Amino acid sequence: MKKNVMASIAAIVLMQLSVSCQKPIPTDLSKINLIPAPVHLNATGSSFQLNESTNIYVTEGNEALRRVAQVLAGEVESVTGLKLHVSEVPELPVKGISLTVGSANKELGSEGYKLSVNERLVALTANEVEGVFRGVQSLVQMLGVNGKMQEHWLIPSGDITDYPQYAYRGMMLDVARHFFSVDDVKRVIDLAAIYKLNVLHLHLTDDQGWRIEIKSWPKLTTIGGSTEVGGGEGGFYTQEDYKEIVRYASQRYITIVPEIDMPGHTNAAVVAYPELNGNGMKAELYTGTEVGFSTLATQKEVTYQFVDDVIRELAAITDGPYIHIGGDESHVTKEKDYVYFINRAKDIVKKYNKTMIGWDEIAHANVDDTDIVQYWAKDANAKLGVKKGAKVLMSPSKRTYLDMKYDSTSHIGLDWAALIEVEQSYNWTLETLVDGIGKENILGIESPLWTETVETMDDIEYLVFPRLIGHAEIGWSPVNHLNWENYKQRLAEHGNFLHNLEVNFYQSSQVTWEIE
Ligand code: TNX
Repeated sequence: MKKNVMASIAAIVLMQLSVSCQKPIPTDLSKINLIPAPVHLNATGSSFQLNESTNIYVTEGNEALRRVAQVLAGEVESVTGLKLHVSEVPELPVKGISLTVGSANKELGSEGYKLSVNERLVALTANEVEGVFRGVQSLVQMLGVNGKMQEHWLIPSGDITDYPQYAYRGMMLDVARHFFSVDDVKRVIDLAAIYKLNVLHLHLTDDQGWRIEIKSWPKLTTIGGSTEVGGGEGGFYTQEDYKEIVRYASQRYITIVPEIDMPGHTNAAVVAYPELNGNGMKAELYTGTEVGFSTLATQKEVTYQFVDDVIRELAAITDGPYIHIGGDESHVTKEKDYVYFINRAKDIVKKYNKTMIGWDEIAHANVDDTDIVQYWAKDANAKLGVKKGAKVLMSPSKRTYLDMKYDSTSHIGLDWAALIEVEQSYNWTLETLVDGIGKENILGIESPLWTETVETMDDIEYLVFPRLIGHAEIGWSPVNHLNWENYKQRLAEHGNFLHNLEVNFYQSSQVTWEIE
């Protein structure tokens, strides 16, 4: 008995000795395969080792910062199994992990961060909590991506200074062609956040379904939300559901951009309210995949009462600055009626203090430097928008359309724009794509996932990953860091990370995946 106690004490002392005398293990920060590639990186050859007694420290009294620390603790636990404690402290610690804001470093902007790692301290600083959140994603990737580190949970020592090239880095999810649950949307948000995306655009309405509750026009959802492509039961978000999505996204520093597609792509709305129908035919619920056959009645005043009510209700539950009004493929709206409609829709968006985004066709209306033109199809439209002063959001269909097949063997997806293998999706730059549209004209990049052929979360993940990861890098990293040969090696190591997150990603043969 006595001997046992002594033995236990000896064991405890030995354990403590081994913790406190632990030799730093050399690692190389420059070999860490971060995506997006950081702006500046300087490796110092040693490492910080995480263990169960590592604390995460945040400055006292900053609720948002404490929440980000909790996010980090949660991610660390899911990657390593270690439960780190979060403590609020009045002053910066000298050991452990510290998260702080207010470094007032102009270069970093609102999303940039500085990460300094030595053997005792991991210090993450930024101007805003948002920047700390982006930096946390780099830390999580350091732990999760490199297979070898997983035995020791090492964070390689050195310094990273990092900030985005473009302010808007987004993905679009079409919940109209097929409806997706709030939980599915949350998973998309979680996965997008890992790669420092900051926008999720929800395509909430189309010919096949109206997916957002509008209290003043209730049949939009009870009738217009009742089906989807293929004839399934469809569905819609109540305003409470939508607010929950907005809240969840904002805690991950992702802005929700809601889209009401008008005046075309409105079959579901005009089935619910035939007085809004402008195509002169009786509308019925539609479960096919044709486009361009529907239009609102652009010459009737009731249409503008409708648009006003919808935008008013939507603006009130949207915390971000943007409302997307669609505007694409209005093939059965006369050109002059189209322009008249977009101009009035724009005034309504402004009335509710939001910035209008529309697909590139809206450049034909009175857009100006307060509007955003989303380039998807026509160079001429994007150029016209720029000429009128608008900023361009880049979603070139041949590069960023996540609903395109990878190759002819892809089991889902379309191919009207292109077959988009991983290299095709990555190997280009925003500022050289359209002649005459340079960095100063570009707000950022967005990758749309249209869901005509997409029915499940597995389908979403298959088409989105890994292509979205490359788009995230194109939007964040300096152009001289974009290199396909280098990227595909970094991406290879993300195979394991994605695998551990149970992401059903496309294992392109262009990449030598490292999956254990
Ligand atoms: C074109 S892109 C559309 C969508 C379709 C998509 C399918 C755009 C603005 N309109 O309505 O879903 O093609 O790839």
